[in-house]
Amino acid sequence: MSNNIRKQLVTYALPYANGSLHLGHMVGFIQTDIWVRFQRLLGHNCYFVSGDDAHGTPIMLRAEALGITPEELVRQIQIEHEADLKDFLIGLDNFYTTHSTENQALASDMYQRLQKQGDIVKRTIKQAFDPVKNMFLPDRYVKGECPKCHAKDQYGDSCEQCGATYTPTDLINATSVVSGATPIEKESEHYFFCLEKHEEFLKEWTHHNNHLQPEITKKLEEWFSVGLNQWNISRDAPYFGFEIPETRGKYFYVWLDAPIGYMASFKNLCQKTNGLSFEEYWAQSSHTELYHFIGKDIVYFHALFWPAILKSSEYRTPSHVFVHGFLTVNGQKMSKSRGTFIKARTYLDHFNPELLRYYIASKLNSGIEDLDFQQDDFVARINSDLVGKLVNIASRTASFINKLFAGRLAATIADHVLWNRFTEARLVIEKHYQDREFSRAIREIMKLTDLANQYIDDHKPWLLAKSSEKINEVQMVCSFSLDLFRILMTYLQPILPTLAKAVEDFLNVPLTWENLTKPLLNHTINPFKPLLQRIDLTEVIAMSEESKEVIEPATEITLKTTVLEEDPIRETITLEDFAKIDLRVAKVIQAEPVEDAQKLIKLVLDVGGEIRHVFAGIKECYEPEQLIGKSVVLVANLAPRKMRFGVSEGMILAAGNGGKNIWVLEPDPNAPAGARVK
Ligand code: 2FM
Ligand code: ZN
Repeated sequence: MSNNIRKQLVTYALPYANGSLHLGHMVGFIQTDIWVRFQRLLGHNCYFVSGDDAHGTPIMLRAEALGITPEELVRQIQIEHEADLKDFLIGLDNFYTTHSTENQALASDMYQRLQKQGDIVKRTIKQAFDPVKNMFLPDRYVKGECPKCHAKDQYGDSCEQCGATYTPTDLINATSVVSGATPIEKESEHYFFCLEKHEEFLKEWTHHNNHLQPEITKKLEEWFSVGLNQWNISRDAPYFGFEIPETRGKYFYVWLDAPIGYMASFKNLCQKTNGLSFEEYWAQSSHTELYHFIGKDIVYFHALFWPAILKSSEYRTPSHVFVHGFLTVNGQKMSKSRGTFIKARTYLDHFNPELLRYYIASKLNSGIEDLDFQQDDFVARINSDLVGKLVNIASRTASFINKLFAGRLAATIADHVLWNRFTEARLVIEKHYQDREFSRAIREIMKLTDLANQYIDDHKPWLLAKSSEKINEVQMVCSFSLDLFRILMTYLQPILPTLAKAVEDFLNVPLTWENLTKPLLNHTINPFKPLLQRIDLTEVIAMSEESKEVIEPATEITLKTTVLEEDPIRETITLEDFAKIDLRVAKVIQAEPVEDAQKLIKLVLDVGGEIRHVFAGIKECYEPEQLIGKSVVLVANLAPRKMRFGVSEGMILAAGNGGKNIWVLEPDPNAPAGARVK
């Protein structure tokens, strides 16, 4: 326990208020929450705030599409987000919104401070304008042909085919994605923040005191070498945001008031909390610590604009900005069509939030690499680490204490060496948590878990319990194992807070960092109740299937996307890569529905000398009888997959993105069963 109680304020990036939270958001919130819970466990005074990022064109248009006001939309979404975060056990002190009086007052005041410093300049610029909707168009709301490579259907800022960057007016045959009209160019006066005036300060700030991770500092060097530009912080009406003081019809750009939303959320918390002072945390002279956790796509805003704005408006600057990577699912970018774009709520409908918390933690480190949610690996990791090893320590030993000793633990430590090993691990585990090296913390804790299980295997209380003269030994061994379990659960408490609470109730003792060095002796515990169940891959598959169904095209609102935008072509492979896949013509000899599965049909296939059984997820599109006699293409060398209903020995090829959009590929019916497809 540190003698030095630190005052800390931690934030996680404010999610946009125009859609549901998904597992990508949860990675960041979980990382931040684990770190915050760890600080609190050490006894520090750690506040954690976030909120919704409520402003901007997409939110305005989404509300319009839904036929509600933007205020109503952001109100509804805030309720939804808050519930998701609470159910994922994110221990926020406040989840607020940027559309608040506190934020408006702070943003206006800070803007005026910037003005006083001479950091705001006015300039007239030309922008794309939709003459039908009567609105200026953000770059992403104009599409057309790339002026360089002539690829069709490119956004107004850059070409996804050739990488060229340009302005929307450079596009050939440009159209507004809002109305379909041809945009015109129109002039308007805008307000710019002079970022370049702060270059020296930023160069110093980004290179010192570990404000940033080394790889981020390096990235910033690239940006410095290109040069810093003035930043347009205004938008014309119609816009959902705050009107800029002393202007008419000019609004703060969403990214100006978004980070100020961190301050506003904290200010709102101060109003609700006795003795909590906004100035103490935000004044230039503050001695408190300020940490922003963010994803790697928004570094520019947090490592350049934000410190410069804070500095110029005479507030304190962040102690650290901690950047994390993105979540991929099964090695690929999350995709709605593949069912890997999993909403937080969909996950919660299927699994306990702590399983994801543990899984994510087991993969997180202090770097910015992406981390992969791998379905099989998730199941294996939970079943092996948490069920098979961790809670198994208690389930193997608690009943002896409960039944034979009325819940009373022994009076002495059974194995001092092992006990010391467990408590001494505290220092290294503490360091890993502090450094956001959660995967290392978990590896260390799992090593100890293995030692505890080994101890039980070596002493075999179930055998000792058979002879009455060894009864004291049973008490010693089981009490000691439960004490090791207590230590492990204390270490895991930031990751598994609900499980830790259940263990506190069972062991009848608070799991605190101070208690780590005090053995649990001569103490009465409560009856043991099962703590966690094994999970099954079929449940993960069901979650993924459900995610395919809940895709609402409305999340993309008026932005029409092409098939390839929704599901881009993957990275190039070599002929050798392709040759590894053995595709064969197969004839369907039998097809029947799988009773308990909403989507599966069981196929029996003739592959020209071999019979294969394959479960295909096509029940929503085909009647089994329709398939009998058809030719299909089989991925013949795919590793067999064990499913709840049996083993699937390959996969048949189909087009479409799942659900009701599946079209089984049929080769020419003359091709014989077994013929190679290439
Ligand atoms: O990228 C995003 O999702 C933004 N809404 C994050 C804002 S973070 C902060 F600046 F508010
Ligand atoms: Zn191009």
